[in-house]
Amino acid sequence: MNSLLAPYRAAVPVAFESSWESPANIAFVKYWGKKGHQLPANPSVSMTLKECKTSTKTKFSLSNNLTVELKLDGQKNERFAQKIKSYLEGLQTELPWISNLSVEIETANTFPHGTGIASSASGLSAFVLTFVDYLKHLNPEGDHALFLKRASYLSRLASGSACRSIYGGFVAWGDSAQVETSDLYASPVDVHADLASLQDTVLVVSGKEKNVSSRAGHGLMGDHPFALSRFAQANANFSQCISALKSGDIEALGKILETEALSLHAMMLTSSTPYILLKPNTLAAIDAIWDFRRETKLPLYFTLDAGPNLHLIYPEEFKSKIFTFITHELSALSEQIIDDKVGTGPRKC
Ligand code: 2P0
Repeated sequence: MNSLLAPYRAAVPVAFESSWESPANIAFVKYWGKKGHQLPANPSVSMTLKECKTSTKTKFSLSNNLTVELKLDGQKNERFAQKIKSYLEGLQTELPWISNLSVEIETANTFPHGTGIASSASGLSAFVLTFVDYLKHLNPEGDHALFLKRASYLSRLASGSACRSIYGGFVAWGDSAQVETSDLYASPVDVHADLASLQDTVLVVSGKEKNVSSRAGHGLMGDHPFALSRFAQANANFSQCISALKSGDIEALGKILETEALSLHAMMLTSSTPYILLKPNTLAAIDAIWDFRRETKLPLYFTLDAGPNLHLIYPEEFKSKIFTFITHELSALSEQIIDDKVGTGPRKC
């Protein structure tokens, strides 16, 4: 029995309703490859976003067997309902009373669909926060720090990257010798004041749904010929990224951001079933960013999620010049531009 769930094993379920909103996050050092059950093959660190988030209202009521209904933006969504149902079934060994719940979820994203922002991190962490709120209602033991740790632990089981969305600012997940972190849940990382309002302008090169899921991508790391080198590189980048975040060294941070983005996609290109998520306009934008940096010496860097869209990372003090470059020179390469920045984390509504 996991000690984070032990206080709830013998809980007696009652009816309850909870609403939370939770943000997306962008990984600076990427989680790509798993070990065991939803444990990361290497540590990762991310920045929590401010504007890109999911709001979720969950109604828990009593039933003879577990049922889940889910509406996304007012429309019934069977696929997501099934995903949450399987997730809750997975928790039943530790929390057997889950089999007596009827769960009704209403959820909505602030960012438009198909914009390539990872909605599993915001969506699943928002649902899990409503569930952990329910646990707290059943047994109000523990303080807020424990509430968040429990939420991060349970979010990881739903989707790895979701465990980092539980905290604002910069967040690490995965065992490492350098900072106090765990494979089981994420923890916030203190950073230099210069990075406290880092910008993320998302260049939506293509909003089309990708045809290879991240879950499948993680699976392909199992027999990947470069897996061990990749995990060693990620460990080294994690350690350097934490140092750069703490010292406020944007140049060192930028180098890691771009290396990590390209390494992630190199893993996809060289897996046993190769696939390519980058688009011609992704590469054209990368070229333009490198030219801009060479010419202006301004600290504009890119990173990528598991998709073709670029996250453009830069300090707020250079926003006016950099945002002008993005809107003038890069908007022709993109379907949409989303202006975001570091955020403060989830919020109960
Ligand atoms: C990350 N990504 O660190 C990496 C970088 C995408 C690229 O974690 O199978 O949706 O649900 O644990 O978290 C996307 O994978 O995978 C991801 P599951 P998840 O953000």
